[in-house]
Amino acid sequence: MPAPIYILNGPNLNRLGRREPEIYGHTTLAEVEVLCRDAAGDWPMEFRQSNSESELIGWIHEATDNGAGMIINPAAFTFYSMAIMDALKMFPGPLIEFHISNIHRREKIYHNSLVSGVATAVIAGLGAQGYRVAVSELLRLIRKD
Ligand code: CA2
Repeated sequence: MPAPIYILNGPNLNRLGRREPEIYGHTTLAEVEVLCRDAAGDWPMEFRQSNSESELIGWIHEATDNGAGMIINPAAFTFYSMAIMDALKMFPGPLIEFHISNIHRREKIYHNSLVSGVATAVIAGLGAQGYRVAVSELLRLIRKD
């Protein structure tokens, strides 16, 4: 059994599909999990969401010890959490920073990600369906296809 991939989602993403659909669409986080599992096939996956910085950091440490790769949508923590950035620096495998919206097309406060400098790749602006792209590209990086 290969090591799992971790898909971690930050604050407020549990409300996905219920607020600001013009920016984030109508897909719920439960539906995002289904499409991620569909894209991963048999590859084991830990799909999680938390509103707590501390819990996310604990999961990043867990992934650092056990994970083959990671996709993280750090939501608002993207822009100010040095603690999450420091934890991600220790992750040894491929790491994809993911955003549903194109953060660079939005207001200035969304432009300076602390995570991009420690990520392998960044995906932003493909909507919730972009998680599917992130999973298949993460697996390609892990398999070194
Ligand atoms: O586009 C993304 O995925 C974001 O990471 C979402 C964050 C925002 O702070 C980032 O800049 C871009 C906000 C997530 C807020 O969660 C919502 C959930 C449901 C509806 C609206 C927002």
